[in-house]
Amino acid sequence: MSARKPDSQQMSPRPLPGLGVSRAELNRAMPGALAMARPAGSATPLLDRIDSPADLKHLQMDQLPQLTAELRDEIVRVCSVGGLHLASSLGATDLIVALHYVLNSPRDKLLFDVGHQAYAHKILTGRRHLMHTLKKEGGLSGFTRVSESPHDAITVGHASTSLANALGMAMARDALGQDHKVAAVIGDGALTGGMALAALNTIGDKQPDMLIVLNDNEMSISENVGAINRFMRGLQVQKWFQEGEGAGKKAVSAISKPLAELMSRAKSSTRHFFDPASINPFAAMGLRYVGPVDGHDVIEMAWLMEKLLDLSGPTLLHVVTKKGKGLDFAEADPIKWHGPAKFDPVTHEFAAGKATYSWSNAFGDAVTELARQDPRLFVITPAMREGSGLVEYSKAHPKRYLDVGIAEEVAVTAAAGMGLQGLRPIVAIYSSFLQRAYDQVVHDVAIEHVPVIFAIDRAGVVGADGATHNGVFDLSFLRSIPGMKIGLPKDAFELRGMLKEAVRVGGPVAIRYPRGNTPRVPEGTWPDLAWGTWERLKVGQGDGQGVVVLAAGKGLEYAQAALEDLPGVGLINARFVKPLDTAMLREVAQSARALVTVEDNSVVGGFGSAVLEELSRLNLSVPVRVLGVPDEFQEHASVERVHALSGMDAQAIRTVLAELGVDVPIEV
Ligand code: HTL
Ligand code: MG
Repeated sequence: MSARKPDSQQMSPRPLPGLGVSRAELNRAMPGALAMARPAGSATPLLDRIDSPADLKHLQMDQLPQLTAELRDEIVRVCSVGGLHLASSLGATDLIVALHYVLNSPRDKLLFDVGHQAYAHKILTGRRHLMHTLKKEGGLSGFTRVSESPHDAITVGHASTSLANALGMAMARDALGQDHKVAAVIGDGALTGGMALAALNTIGDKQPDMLIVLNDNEMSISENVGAINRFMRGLQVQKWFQEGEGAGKKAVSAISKPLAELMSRAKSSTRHFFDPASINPFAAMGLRYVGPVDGHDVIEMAWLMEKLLDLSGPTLLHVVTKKGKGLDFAEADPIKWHGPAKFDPVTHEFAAGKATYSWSNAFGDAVTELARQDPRLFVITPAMREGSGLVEYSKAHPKRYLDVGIAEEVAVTAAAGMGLQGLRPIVAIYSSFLQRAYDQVVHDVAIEHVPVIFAIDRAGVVGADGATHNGVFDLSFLRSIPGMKIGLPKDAFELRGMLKEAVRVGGPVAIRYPRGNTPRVPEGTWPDLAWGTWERLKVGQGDGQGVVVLAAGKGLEYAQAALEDLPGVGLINARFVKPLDTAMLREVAQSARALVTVEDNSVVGGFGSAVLEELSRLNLSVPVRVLGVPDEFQEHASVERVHALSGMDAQAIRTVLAELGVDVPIEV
C-alpha cells in the first residue's frame, strides 16, 4: 500500500472521450437507472455502427445509455430461443459498455468470471452477426473462450477463476515490462468461491495494478449466500440510508468528488453503520474499495472506471446491478430467468412445452422422502439448489440443508465433518463442478471411509454448455480412489434403490446420473438393490458365440435402442462400476465371443477401462470394444449430437456390432 501515490494526485480531471456536455447536465438528463426504451428520434441504431470496441470510442458519452438499451433489446431477442443466460447478461450490459468505452481491448485485458454474463461483450467485439449461433454446434460458446476471440482474455464456464487469472496477467505484464490495463468482472456469486477469495489475498499482498469490478446483484443462480454477501447487503443499506437521509445526492454522485473524499466518506459512513470493530474486508485485504455505485448508470461508471484504471495498485469497484435489468419479468424473478427456456421476445411468454421429469427431480423427490424417514440425512449444495432439484427439499428440511455458495471444496469437506459426527450427508453436485473438490474427496472423505454420499448430477455430456460443463471425467477420477463405491442407475427406480443402499452401507458412495429426463416413480418406492450387482437384460444367443454389450447409465439407453431388433446380442445393465459384478463379468467373458462396453464418460479410465483391468486381473482374454467419450474436449452441441460424434450412440453401437460379425440389418 505504501508505494501507492495519493489518490487525489492521480485523479486529474481528464475529460472523457466524446463527452460533449457537463456531468451535471448529464446527471440531470438521465437520473437513476437507465430506461429500456430508446430515446425518441434515435432512428439509426447505434449498434449498427459498432463492430469493435474501437468503434465504441466514436460515440458521444451521452449516447451510451441508448447503446445499452439497444444491446439489451438484442440480448432479449437472441435469448428468446431458450437455454441462454439472459438475466445475468442483461444485468451486466451497462458495466460492460462502460468498461469497453474506457479500455482498449484486446491490448488491455478484460476478464469475465464464469463468462455467462458477457453477451454484450460478444456483441461489441465483432460477434453480433454470430449471436444466433450461441451454444449451438459450430457456433459461439456460451462463455468467453480464448480460442474464439482475441477479446476473450480467458476461457471460462466455472466460477471464481477471474481474479487469479487477472493476478497472473498483471504480474506477467509487469515482468515483461508492458503497460496495458487488466480489469476483471466478477459476480457476487462467483466471489463466494475459495479461489476468488484466495486470489484477493495475494492481490492485496502483491499490489498489482488492476481493476476488479464486483457485479453485485444479490444473486447467484438462487439468492446469494455467505458472510461477505451479508456484508455487501449492509453496504447497500448504507447507500439507501444516505439517499433517504436526504444527504442531497445519490451515493453515486459522490463519485464526482475527488476520490480521496469519496473514500473517507465511505469509511466514516461504514463506521457509522457498523460495529466499530468491523471493517471492509476488501480494504482489510489491501485493496482500494470504491462503492457501492449504481451499476446501471453507464456514464457514471465509464467516468469512474477510467479514473480508477489509472490508479496504481488493485482497486475493487463495487457496482450494484439488477439481475434481468430492463425486463420486468426477469427483474421480478431472476431465478426463473437465469437460463430461461424458449420464450416469446415480445410477450415474454414461454413456449408451451411437454411436462418433463428430470433426473434432478427424481433425486430431489427421493431425498426429500428419505430424509423424512432418516433423521441422519443432510443435503449440501454448492450454489445449485434449483439445478440439483432441491427446492422442495430445502423447504421441507430447512435444518438439514446447506448452501455453501460456489465452494465445492467446502461442500465436500463440510460433509466429511458431518459424516464424522454420525450424519449421513449427501453432497448434491454436478459432475464437472466436483472436479474442484477432488482432493477433498480423497483426503477428507475417502481415507477414513467417512459416510458421504455424492449425488452426481449432469454426469456425462451436457450439450450446449460445452467443454467446461461436460461431466465426463468423474468415473475416471473417482474410480481410482480406494474404497469408493460408484453406481449408475438406469432409472429413478434404481436411483432410489441405490440411495437407500448407500445410506445403509456407509463409506464414500457416488451415484451419478445424466442431464435429461427419466420416468417418474411413485412415492414410497424403495427397492432393494445389492451394491455391486449387475442386471442381465438380454441373454443373447446361448451357443457361446454371441456378443454381449455391457452398458452403464446413459450408455444403456443407447444400447437398448441399438439392440431392439438384434435378439442374438446379449445386454447387461452394468449399473455398478465400482465394484464391478465380477461374477457376472467372469461368466460372460468366458462364454462370449466379444464384449462391447458403453458409457457416457471419457474412455480413459472409465467403465470400459474398469472391465479391461478386471479381465486382466482374472486372467481372461476376450476381445473388448470400449465405447464412450473420446480423449478430447467435446465442444457445445446437443447431447445426442456429441454422443453421435463420440461414436457411442445407438448407430455407433450397431456399427461396432457389425464389425464384430453380428448380422445387423441395414437402415433404410
Ligand atoms: N460451480 C462452479 C465452480 N462454476 C459454476 N459456473 C457453477 C457452479 C454454476 N453457476 C453458473 S452461473 C452461477 C453458478 C453458480 C451463478 C454465478 O453468480 P454470479 O453471477 O453472482 O457470479 P450472476 O449470475 O450474474 O448473478 C453457470 O454454470 C453458468
Ligand atoms: Mg450475482
